[in-house]
Amino acid sequence: MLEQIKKIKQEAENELKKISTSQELDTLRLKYLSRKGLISSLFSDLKDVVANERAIVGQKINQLKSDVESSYKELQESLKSDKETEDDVDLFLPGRQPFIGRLHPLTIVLDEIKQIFFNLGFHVEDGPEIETDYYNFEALNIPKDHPARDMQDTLYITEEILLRTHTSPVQIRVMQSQKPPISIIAPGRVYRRDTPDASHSPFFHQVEGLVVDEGISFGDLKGVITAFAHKMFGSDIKVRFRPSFFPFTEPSAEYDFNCVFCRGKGCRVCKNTGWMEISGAGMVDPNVFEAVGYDSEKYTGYAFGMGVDRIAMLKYGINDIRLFFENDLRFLNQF
Ligand code: 2U9
Repeated sequence: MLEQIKKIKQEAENELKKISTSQELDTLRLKYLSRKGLISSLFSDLKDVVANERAIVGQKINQLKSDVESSYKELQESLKSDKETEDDVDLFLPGRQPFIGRLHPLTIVLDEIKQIFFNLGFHVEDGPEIETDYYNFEALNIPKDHPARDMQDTLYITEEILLRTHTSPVQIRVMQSQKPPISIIAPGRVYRRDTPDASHSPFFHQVEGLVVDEGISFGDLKGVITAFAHKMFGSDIKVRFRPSFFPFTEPSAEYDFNCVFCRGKGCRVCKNTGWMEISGAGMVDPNVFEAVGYDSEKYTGYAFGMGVDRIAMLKYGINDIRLFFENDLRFLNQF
């Protein structure tokens, strides 16, 4: 009998070491600890043991029972926490959507502007945001004492170095490096000494365009700006040009689109005019061609400006430019 007890003890210990699930533990309980289990049968066989050994054998069986029960309880506790976790896990819940980033609204609009002009035969050029006074002003027919400089309150780093106030310097650099025909857009960030408010920011984003070739006319300019308006805001949108002045273009114009909200009927947003001011444009001034060594008798060209932030505000009905730069996810997550 003592040998049998020792054998059952050894088997139980080996099996307990391999238990990894509550189901396996329950099977072990039934095998050793239940009423019909092995340990219970040992107690039943105790009557067959000689009287003077019955006490020691009974003690051994009780010890075996208490050892197996305490190992069972320890395992039950550890598996129980797993089981609770197991029970807590609802395998039929939908998966958690991984948080993925999204494009900034200005990026979305700039990509659309680039695509529209790419389809009109333009390609994109880039240039430095920190520019020289020469490329930002002088080469654009804005000499040192020209009042136009006051129009664009500039952030100077030194007497000659500044943060560019427009992307026009890119066009100058392109014309210095290649001969006509040219058909480019220059998107990028520009800087102004402006106090931030709902419609001003010390930095914003522009797309300027430049076309230079023989025989380019103001009609070509009107055609391209109108095509852009239709692609960006819809083919019912009308475009108008009003005489204006820029030192780098002659003649100059400012261009307006129909109000994108009332489509030209007049509303509170457009102050019942039916029109939205967009930006400026014009035929490149011959002095600018001379500055880059182009023959202004042979070549003509047009240029235009466009504020990306303004286009985005019109497109999405945003009334505060600062929303683009405050990184508020409640705003950015809507795009
Ligand atoms: C070259 C020659 C001419 C670019 C032009 C404008 C008119 C214009 C505005 C855009 C948004 C100023 O910051 S803004 O308000 N720009 O209205 N820009 S014509 O003319 C050029 C550019 C480069 C070589």
